[in-house]
Amino acid sequence: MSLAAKVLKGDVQAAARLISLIEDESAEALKEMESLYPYTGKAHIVGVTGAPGVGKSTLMDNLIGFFRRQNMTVGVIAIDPTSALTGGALLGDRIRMQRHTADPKVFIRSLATRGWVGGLAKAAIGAVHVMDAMGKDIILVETVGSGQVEIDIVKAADTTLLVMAPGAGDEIQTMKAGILESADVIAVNKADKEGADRLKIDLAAMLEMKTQRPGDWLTTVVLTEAINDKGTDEISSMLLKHREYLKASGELPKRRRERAKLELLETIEGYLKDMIHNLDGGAYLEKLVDDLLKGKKSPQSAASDIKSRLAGKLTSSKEQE
Ligand SMILES: Nc1nc2c(ncn2[C@@H]2O[C@H](COP(=O)(O)OP(=O)(O)O)[C@@H](O)[C@H]2O)c(=O)[nH]1
Ligand SMILES: [Mg+2]
Repeated sequence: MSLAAKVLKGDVQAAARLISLIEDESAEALKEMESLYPYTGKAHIVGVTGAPGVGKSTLMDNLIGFFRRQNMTVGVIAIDPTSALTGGALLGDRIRMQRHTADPKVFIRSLATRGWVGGLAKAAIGAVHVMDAMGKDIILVETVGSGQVEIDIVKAADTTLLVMAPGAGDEIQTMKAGILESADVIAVNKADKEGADRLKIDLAAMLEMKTQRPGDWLTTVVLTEAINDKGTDEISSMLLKHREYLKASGELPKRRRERAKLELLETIEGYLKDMIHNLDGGAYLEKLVDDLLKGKKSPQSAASDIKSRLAGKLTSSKEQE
């Protein structure tokens, strides 16, 4: 039986193996994914984002508990683009979600950087497709609040849950990244700590300034105390409510269309980059970089040179690489 066929039957080991192949960008993974795609698109994908240490993993452990009580099957992907530098973060995630590791209806997978950070979001989205095809009802994707990977995951999610905690200047970071704009639900975690109420009020005030059209989803702020499993029902119900909103408003197909387009464009971008790297066995790119360093060319004119080379390549049937 193929790996894909096993995944469709819900085989956890096959799914884990396939995700590893995706991480390695193996050709076999592409082939297997081809037969999985028709079975995707059913799961509800929730991106869980926020600065390190705000309590995302602890909160997710509670969310898993809630959804399991609703008899939903759950997939969890924890990604950490910084783990190569800091180490240990993923281990912490695993420990905090340990309650559910023995539950066969919960599939938890961590992804760490293997060099190129850009590959991480791609691998995570691949892992989402695998869990979706496996038949998971809800997929939670945890990412730390840092730059591009986070933004890519937010784009890939149906619902974005932003987790914040009092202190540490989270507010400023969030505004910078524009993540607040894309948050559908906000958890102000560590409600046991000083400043949580204040943060909730400040966030509500900021959200009020957002331009709303009639019928738009109103981002809600919920206080949680993840270490004591407090606020879990409110936050989980809000996530399910958002899912209902997406369906009822027709927003879901729109988001999914955007997502499909983005994935397609990023895949093409990958192909083009590969082609550029392979021009004259890599020498062409290096030559242009030399020209840039020597001030002989601007990035624009170097890029224009590459464009002409590629255009020639794409139209010429004789030339092969
Ligand atoms: N005081 C307090 N600490 C919490 C709460 N939730 C999580 N923590 C602690 O915050 C730390 C970071 O939690 P973690 O879930 O790993 O955060 P993540 O990095 O966002 O995934 C851990 O020591 C948790 O026990 C909370 O509601 N109150
Ligand atoms: Mg974590």
